[in-house]
Amino acid sequence: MTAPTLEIYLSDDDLTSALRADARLGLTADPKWLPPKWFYDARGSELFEQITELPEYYPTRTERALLERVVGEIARTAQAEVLVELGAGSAAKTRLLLSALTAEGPLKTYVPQDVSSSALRAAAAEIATEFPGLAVHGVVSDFTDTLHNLPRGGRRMIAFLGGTIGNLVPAERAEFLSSIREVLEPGEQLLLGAGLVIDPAVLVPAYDDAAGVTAEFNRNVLHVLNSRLDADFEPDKFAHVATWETEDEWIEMRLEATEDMTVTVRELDLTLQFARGEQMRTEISAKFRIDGLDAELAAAGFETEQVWTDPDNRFALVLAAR
Ligand code: AVJ
Repeated sequence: MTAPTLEIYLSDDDLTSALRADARLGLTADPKWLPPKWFYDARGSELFEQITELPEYYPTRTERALLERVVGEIARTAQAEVLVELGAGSAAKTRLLLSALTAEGPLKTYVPQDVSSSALRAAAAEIATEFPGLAVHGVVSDFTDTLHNLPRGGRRMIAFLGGTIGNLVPAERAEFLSSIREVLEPGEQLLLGAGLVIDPAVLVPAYDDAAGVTAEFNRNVLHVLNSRLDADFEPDKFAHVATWETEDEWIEMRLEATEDMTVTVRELDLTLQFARGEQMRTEISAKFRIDGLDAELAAAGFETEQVWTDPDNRFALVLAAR
């Protein structure tokens, strides 16, 4: 077994300064907002794992079943030597890909990337044990701006699964897809997992579960601000809100102040007022139509090679090449 390595391109200091900048920008805006990547400290990553087990949260199990069905086909056509997984998290679905890519092709190296070092460290160690022939190089970074730190040499496939592409607004997606396209060599591929536009009666409960796990996940961003920026949010005084935005075709998660509050963020020398009923956006999770995905990929310079969907058309896997 080759011992897994962890390359930290985002040190704890970098993370904190990025959080400070994001928090200052979002908390002083009107309406207030925060980017979703800050959910994922150790507790947030753990809560997300719990979300994936909820009866209402269909994306993870739908994508996994789809991947199970088509992964052999993907592996045979891709012939990847290096699998780079963006936003790998606990890397649960990755095992399917890794098994197929090693059985059906020349895979030698796995590069999981995530902002959460705790989730990544654990995943990298487990994968290295399960796949003794594989070199595992975990990369702690922000997927939107560290693509150039990815290893070169060996035919690569970049996987961006789970529907996390939906956390980006259209302009960010365009920039992100273009920057992936830029680092790829001819013939290298992108495997993209994306949630599809479906009945809001199914979509909304996936982001507002009966057990309240998503609510706790949503409020976790306030715990992160409290511990990393010495803020004094009272998370229990914020209610979880999830809505389907028909025009934008995305789910929006917000936190609603249940009373008038003054909050200080000491590390930012910031004092904030929340009025009762005020809502702060914490995440968008866009859903897609195949045509739209195709168009976005084409605009970024990709050629869509193949699209697979589950029988209920809830989720798509797209293989695109430079
Ligand atoms: C991990 C970003 C794909 O948007 O569905 C789950 C995160 N947010 N429940 C998603 C999430 C609320 C999830 N992604």
